[in-house]
Amino acid sequence: MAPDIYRPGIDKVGAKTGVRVAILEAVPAPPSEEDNAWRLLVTDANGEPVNDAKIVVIRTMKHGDSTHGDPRPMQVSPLSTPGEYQIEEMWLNMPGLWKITIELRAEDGQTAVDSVDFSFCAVDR
Ligand SMILES: [Cu+2]
Repeated sequence: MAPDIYRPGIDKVGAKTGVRVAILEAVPAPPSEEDNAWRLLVTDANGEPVNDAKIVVIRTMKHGDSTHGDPRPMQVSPLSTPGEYQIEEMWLNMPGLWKITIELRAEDGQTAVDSVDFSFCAVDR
């Protein structure tokens, strides 16, 4: 997957349900190693904001045949604006190419309903 070039509002559409996930704001911008905060907008296939989404963020970096993530916990919280969510403390423990998967889960919190992948080359801080 070719890296994405970050711009505010960059978005991806889930293959299963047509859910759209946009990064309205990334701090820092572009995404970098260490501590990142993102504000997301999640809308359904009709463009309506998705509230009460159960969002899980998966960070993956590949090195040849091996992959790693970053074990540090992050927070994902809904904001007062419909469909908006704030990700805090999304640590990336190395500069380089990261796949950031935003997964939407069912009520049980386990079953993936849909997901989108962003791919950013985290800059050296
Ligand atoms: Cu790495």
